Amino acid sequence: MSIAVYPGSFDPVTLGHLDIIRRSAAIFDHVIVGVLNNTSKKPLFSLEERVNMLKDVVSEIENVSVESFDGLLVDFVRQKNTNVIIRGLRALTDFDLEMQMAQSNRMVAKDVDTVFLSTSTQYSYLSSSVVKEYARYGVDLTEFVPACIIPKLIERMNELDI
Ligand code: COD
Repeated sequence: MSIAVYPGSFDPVTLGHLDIIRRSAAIFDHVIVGVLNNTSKKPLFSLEERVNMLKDVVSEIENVSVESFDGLLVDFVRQKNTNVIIRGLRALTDFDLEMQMAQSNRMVAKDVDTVFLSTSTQYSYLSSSVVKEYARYGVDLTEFVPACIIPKLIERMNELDI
């Protein structure tokens, strides 16, 4: 069975992420979305919230599951009995960082490979950061995040009063 891990912060999950998840699920038998418990960054949504939002969003895709992880990505990938990482590529600006990440991961785990999927054109400028910025200014988010995420974003912005 072919298994792949799609890791990220997903703060919050966007339609760009979801597009990569769907397309990966059409290639691999099973896709595990790995949500990083990043202690050095202050996310807008807690780890539990991010995991639950993703679980909601992928609930209808049979061969996708969602888990959180701590520590090194390659350790998580190995624990899941695979050696494949999926990452999405938007623009050249992603390329440098993604290449560096893929090479670093291979430096510590020679058998682990990264598969890159290019963004779908309509999502090429979409990121969680852009979504948070738009949410802050009350922009309609329909084209950017799954419908169930919109009220959560609005509620969080109101709570923070930003
Ligand atoms: N279209 C296509 N792809 C997209 C889009 C879009 N619109 N938006 C985002 N993506 C892709 C990103 O390019 C990325 O591949 C993925 O979706 C997730 O994005 P984010 O922003 O949610 O997640 P990141 O980039 O913050 O995730 C970073 C990791 C958590 C993977 C990384 O920090 C990590 O592996 N940390 C663990 C510690 C470790 O092992 N470090 C060594 C690695 S160098």
